[in-house]
Order: sequence, then C-alpha cells, then structure tokens
Amino acid sequence: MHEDGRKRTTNEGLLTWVREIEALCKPDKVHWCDGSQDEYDHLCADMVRSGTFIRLNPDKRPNSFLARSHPSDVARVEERTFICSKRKEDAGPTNNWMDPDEMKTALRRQYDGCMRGRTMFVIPFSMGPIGSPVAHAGVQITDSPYVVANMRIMTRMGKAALDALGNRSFVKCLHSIGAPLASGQADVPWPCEPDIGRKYICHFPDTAEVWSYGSGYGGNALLGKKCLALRIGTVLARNEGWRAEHMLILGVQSPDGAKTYIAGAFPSACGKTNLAMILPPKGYEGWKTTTVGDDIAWIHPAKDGTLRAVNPEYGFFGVAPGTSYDSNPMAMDTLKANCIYTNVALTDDGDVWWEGMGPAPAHAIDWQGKDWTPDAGRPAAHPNSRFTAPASQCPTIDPAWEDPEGVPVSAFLFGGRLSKTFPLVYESFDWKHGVFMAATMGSEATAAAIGQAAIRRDPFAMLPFAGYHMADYWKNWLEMEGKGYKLPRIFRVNWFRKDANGKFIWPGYGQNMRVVQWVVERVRGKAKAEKSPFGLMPRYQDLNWKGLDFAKDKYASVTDVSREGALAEAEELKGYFAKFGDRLPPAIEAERKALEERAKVAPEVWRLPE
Ligand code: O2Y
Ligand code: MN
Repeated sequence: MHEDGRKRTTNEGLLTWVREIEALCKPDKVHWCDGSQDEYDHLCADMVRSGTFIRLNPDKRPNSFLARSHPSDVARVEERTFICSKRKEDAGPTNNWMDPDEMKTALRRQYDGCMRGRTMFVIPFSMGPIGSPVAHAGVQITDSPYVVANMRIMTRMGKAALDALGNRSFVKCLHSIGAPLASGQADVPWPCEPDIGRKYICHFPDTAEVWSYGSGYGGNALLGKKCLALRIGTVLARNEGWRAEHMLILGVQSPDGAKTYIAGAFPSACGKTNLAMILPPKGYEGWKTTTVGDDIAWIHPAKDGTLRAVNPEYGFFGVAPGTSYDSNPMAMDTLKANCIYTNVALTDDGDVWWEGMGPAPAHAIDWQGKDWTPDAGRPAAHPNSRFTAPASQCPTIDPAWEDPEGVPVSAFLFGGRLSKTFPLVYESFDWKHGVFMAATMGSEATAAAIGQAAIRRDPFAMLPFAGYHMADYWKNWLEMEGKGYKLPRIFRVNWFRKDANGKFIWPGYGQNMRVVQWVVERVRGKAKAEKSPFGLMPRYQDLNWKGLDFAKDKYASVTDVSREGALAEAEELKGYFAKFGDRLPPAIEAERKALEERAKVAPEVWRLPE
C-alpha cells in the first residue's frame, strides 16, 4: 500500500520529496516509520521470515538478531564515497569529487526503478536529542528493512522526530540497496548491488543531501552516522560556527567529586569504544568514569565560552572482534539484549561469538553461514563484524548524555597506532601546536600499502569524514583561538609502542586511566610536565602507579624521544603537507619547522629527567 504521508506531516518540502523519490524508485509500497516498538518487532519478525535475520536464543540474548551480509558488502567503501561540492577545490585533495549535477544525472539512471518489488521506508530522524538546540533533522528514504531496524537503535527516529521537524528543512538522505525484484523473483537474505562500480555514497554539501546506492552495510547505509553527522555535519558546522568531530566523549570523576569531560579522536582499530567505556583499574578506588559517546561529538561554544559536546547518536555500532569482558566489560554488558549483530558467528546454542570474545566454541556457523571449527584456518566472525546496541543500555552511560546543551569539554585527545618514535602522551605547548599535533596524527601502515611513507596520516581521525577541504578544516580549528572560547587542552597519546621483540610495552585498556588521570590533572592545573621535542610530558612520578607494576625503565621505553625519529617525522611531514599546496595554513608549516628545530638541538636520545 502506498501510504499517504499527509496523515503524518504537513511538511510540504518533505511530502514533495517523498513523492519524487517514489516516482523515481517505483517501490511496491511506501511505509512511514513511526519508530514504535510494535513497528520494530514486526519488521524484525518479517526479516526472520525472509532470512535476513536469525533470532538469537531469547534466554541468552533476548530480542536480539543476527544478520549476515553479502560477502561483497562488509564495510564502508571509501573509494566509492564522494563529496559533490559545486567547486572541486572545496572537496580538497583527500576526497573523491564529482560535479553534483553530473553525479545526480548518472545516479538517477541507477535509482530509476531500483525499489521495484520492495517497500520504500520513510525514516524521520533526529541527530542529537529531539528538541535540543544543537540537534539536526534528517529524513532517510530506504528500501532496506535492516537499515530501518538499525536506524531505530542508532538515531532517535519516528513520530517524535517528525513532529519535532514540523515544517522546517531537513537533510535529505536517499538510500537504496540497488536490488530491484522482478515480478515473482525470490529475494535473498542480503540484497545489494554486487558491482562495486555501481556503488555510490555521495554527499552534496551545498544542498545538504546524501545519495547512497548499492550497499546495505554500516556507514554506507545508516546515513545519520558518517554521512550526516560527519561529512554533511562538518559543512553545516563550518557554516554555523560549531564543530562536527569524529570523537568519543568520556566523563571522569575524581574522588573529590569534580567531573572532567574529555573528547578523543582516534583512527579505526585504536580502541576508541574501549576508551569511551573505560573503567578505573585497581588502585583507582573513588574514581568514576562515564560514557557520553563512542564515535561522534558535535561541539558548540556555549554562552560562557566553554565548548560543549553532544553525542548526536542514540546507539553504538561497534566492531565485535576483540570485544570481551577483559578488553571492554561495559560494552559486553551493553550487548546483553535488544541488539543487532552483523557478520559475527552463531554458536550451536543460538548465541553469538567472535574472535577475542573468549574461548572458541567447538563448533559454530561462521559469518558466511558455513560450518566452522577452531581449526578451520579462517575467522568465524568477519574482522569488521558489528554490534548495533542502544547507548542507554551501557552501564556507564553518563547521566548528562542526553542533556540538550551537551557536556563541557576540557581536553582533546588525539591518538594513533605507532610502534616507535611517538611517546605515550604529550600535551601541546599551545593551541597552534595542538592543531599541528592533530593534523599530523596517523597510524603505521605496511610499506606496500602506502609506498615510502611510514605513517598513514589520518588528520583528526577525519580523513574519510571531512566534507570540505582538509586544509580549510585545519584553518577552522586554528581560528577557534581568539574567539574568546575557553579552549580545551590538546594531547596526543600512543598506546602502541613496541619493544625490540615486537611486543606492546604499555598494558593499555583500563591502564590507560593513568594517562587519563594526568590529562585531567593538567587541565585542573594540578600536574607537572616536562618540555620534550614533541610536547609537554609527565615524568614517571607524575603518573599514578597505584595497583600497577610498571618499572621506571619500561616507562622510559614508552617516553624516550629519539632525535633521529623526531627529525624523520619533521622530514616526512614535508611531503604530506605538499599535498595541500597553498591552502596549507602557514601556522601548520611553522609548527613543522619548530619541531625540526627542537629535534636538531635535542640529545641523540632525549629522556625525561628523574
Ligand atoms: O564499516 C562500516 O561501515 C562501519 S565504520 C564505523 C562504524 C562505527 C564507528 N566508526 C566507524 C569508522 O569507520 O570510523
Ligand atoms: Mn568511527
């Protein structure tokens, strides 16, 4: 049945757009999502019948489902992601670009009839608490019930979002899996467009639109997340004077009751969700940590000059492998019920399992639906398998996580995965130096993957997510200085230094709390720091070691700075900066030179004083 949207809204812009898309995509049915539990339950039951979902054992995982994607559709596809700004130079050298009119003309041919045999769902949603002054409305049109179910966990969606939208404008998010059904054609559990060349994730920043075609997976398909909250979000933020950042938000309460919020940007595979849900380890009695968000922060200047962060999402779309009661007990507790799992293994008792969760089952069904035993020689769960979980179920969720004004941020943490050269933690000398530290962050990649360079740069962890020219984005960060804001302190962290045997030196996980404590104390003016070639660093005695046996010489091996390494970094940055041509802010190049100068006069191995 083609539902009449007029019963739902008087928003003429929305009604007209829905009619246009319906005429283009030619679905069999149209359904306006109300976001109710009843609607969700029916959709899930339908997907169980169609084979898209497997209901997990209700005694073990109540109201939870497993989906297995097509093997060609398992992750975000950066090479098919485009920023279609009117001017190519506005997308910058780090984004794929195509002219918006040309892209739309080409895509309309693909969308024509793409929803035949399917239901077109209209999902009104809010990024940010409904009614918050910082929230933004979106409406996603999709032909994937899997996407609808995930959007209900990841965003505030349905009637409440539509009512709050009223007659205002919204971000138009069009999505199709690109798999029309001919009359009588049987469906498959994970329909999608298998031809990578026909997959597109397109952003139109000048008109605040997203058009996604061909993939049903994660960031390609749940358009509120990376597409709206980051790529379109960065452009809205630039225009409106706030920031859309790829950051977790963590609350830290010290025994005296004072609360400090930290926002942290890390590239993927650096344990971002683990840090967002960190628990104080042994020795930290009286400390408390809370989670506001694990992936995205929208940061606004408040009237008093503080920068306040809101998590625009409503759930977590976390990587399953490696998540365990050892690495992230709060995530494991979040996953007890009401979750969707994608591409993990199914155990014989109807539960889920993934590598790194705990002892392997003797037998399971792997992410491709095949029998699996521990000696299979292949993982049971896809390395990018995911859980979709309601944030409200996280035991450490912050009491203020839905505060429409957000929480005040006192420190920014930027991290990467680097086996040498970069110390465990260092603070910037000033704001410009901090922006330089974030602009140059990255993780090691194999030489084959990146040619000569040792580090795959991921500035601000935003390389795939900035909706405009990266150098302008840096300029924007630099310009936050001098606006009268109470600027947070900036830190770089690196949990991943290795010893001569290739073993991680720092224990990581909950022990990262020791670094977090120093950060909190720096913010409060209570901790000391020493000037190193990279930045301001804590001496051994400046960290709290209660409950952890970590000797001074080990600490030296995660904090020593080699002159050669620091000089090599300054040299490598020349090539990286060249990419940005004359858009590179002079302050960033000045910071590179300053690093070079500090390194030149440093001893061969710079070491923290006793
Ligand atoms: O592969 C995907 O589609 C998911 S990507 C993702 C999901 C949750 C949080 N962050 C990310 C990311 O790529 O940064
Ligand atoms: Mn992310």
